[in-house]
Amino acid sequence: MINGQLLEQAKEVLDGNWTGDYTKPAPDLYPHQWNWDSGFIAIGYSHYSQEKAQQELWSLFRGQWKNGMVPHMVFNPDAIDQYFPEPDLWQIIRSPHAPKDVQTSGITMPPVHATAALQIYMNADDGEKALHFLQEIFPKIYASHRYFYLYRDPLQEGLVYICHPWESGTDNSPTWDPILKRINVESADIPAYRRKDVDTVPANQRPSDDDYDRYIYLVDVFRQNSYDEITIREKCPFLVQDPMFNSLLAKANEDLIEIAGILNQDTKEIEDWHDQTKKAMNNKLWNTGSSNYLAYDLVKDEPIPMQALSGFIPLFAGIPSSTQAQSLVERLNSPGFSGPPGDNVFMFPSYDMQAREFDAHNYWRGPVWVNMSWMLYHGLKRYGFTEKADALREDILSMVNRFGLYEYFSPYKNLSKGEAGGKGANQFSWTAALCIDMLYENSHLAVNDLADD
Ligand code: 9WN
Repeated sequence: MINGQLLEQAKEVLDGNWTGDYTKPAPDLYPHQWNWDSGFIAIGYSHYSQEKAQQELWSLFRGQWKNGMVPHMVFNPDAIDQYFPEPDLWQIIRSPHAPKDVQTSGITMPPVHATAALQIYMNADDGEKALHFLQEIFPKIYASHRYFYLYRDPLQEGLVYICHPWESGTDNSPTWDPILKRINVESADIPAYRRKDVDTVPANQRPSDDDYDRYIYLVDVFRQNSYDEITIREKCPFLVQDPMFNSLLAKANEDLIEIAGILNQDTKEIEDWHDQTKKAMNNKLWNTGSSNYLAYDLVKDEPIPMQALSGFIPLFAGIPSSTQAQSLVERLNSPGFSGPPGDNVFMFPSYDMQAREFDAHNYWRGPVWVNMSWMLYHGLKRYGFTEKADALREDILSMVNRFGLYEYFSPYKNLSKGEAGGKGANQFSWTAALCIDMLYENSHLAVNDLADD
């Protein structure tokens, strides 16, 4: 009964986190709406509640800025005192582009909304309604892609940069350590603040205070410069071309082209972006030595040699050649991402287990995240690694079934006595939504599996 029960539990988590307008990523820790969470969540809903799936994206796009940027957070005015940072820190009113009637953050996140919108359309029973939804949302998503190519690609090479670790979605990945270490933050330089995340989650599973000081320092740079993109580019010490962010943009371009085709719209500009990004990923971010894609530090003008799982996400977007894909999979199968020989580790830890920086319990420094595994599942299938993909799916579903619908998980299958496998927040929405997607996607399997594991 495992899969049937899991499906029901996952739907309950989404129901519990649904506010009527959008879905909280988790009940206590994350009361507002987050950008890429919404995309994953909408994909989950698309299988059984088109209405919620569509509403999820509408709620997010209410916060879209006039320059096209979709903010990384849209605040719920009724929950302001429950999360730090509050809108007061962002002060988005300083930007002429910010919306006047919706409170948002002032940065963005990996763009998964074309991918979500296409899934919503594909999974709809009522084709006419879904077509109407696509027609309405298409220009908004298009504008958000244009924002990236206009403002975040200064070298016009098809690679966009992020200017804050929160934009990556992988906030305290060791990839950002070398850059954050270069930022010398005296406490007097940054606004006073109090973290609330560590009230609900143990501090050793969350970013450090030093990280938070730097997160706040960067927000201060943005607001002091009125969110002006050109000034930020000159002054910001954190400008990174991240392989996962650019892969998700490439995947979203691919899906936006398909949406444009459905709507009989011109695809030329999106196709040009798409070609350029794919080529630039392979020319600039591919690293033969480590058999994966590396982030690139635009301030120092050099690759960042850190070994995060983000460097494998290009598989999801069809970016690697088949030879590169083979090398990526070999690296994924190696001890750094699969542990010592034997079936000891869930697929896949978010950071190289053999690296000094690896930490099995801490957030983006080692734990397994269901969204990363879901992207790799699709990436592996895309390149014909079907057996590996199916094994990954089973691995992740059994992990969630064993530990619960947590935010992230210890990669180790054999835990020390008394240790919990689930980490961070419980009842985490994208874990639920993407399990739902994996259960429905193989529905010929899932329906039989529903009754029998
Ligand atoms: C800051 C909501 C978000 C995710 C991110 C994850 C975490 C926020 C935080 O939670 O970030 O944006 O407070 O730590 O890193 O990927 O979107 O689930």
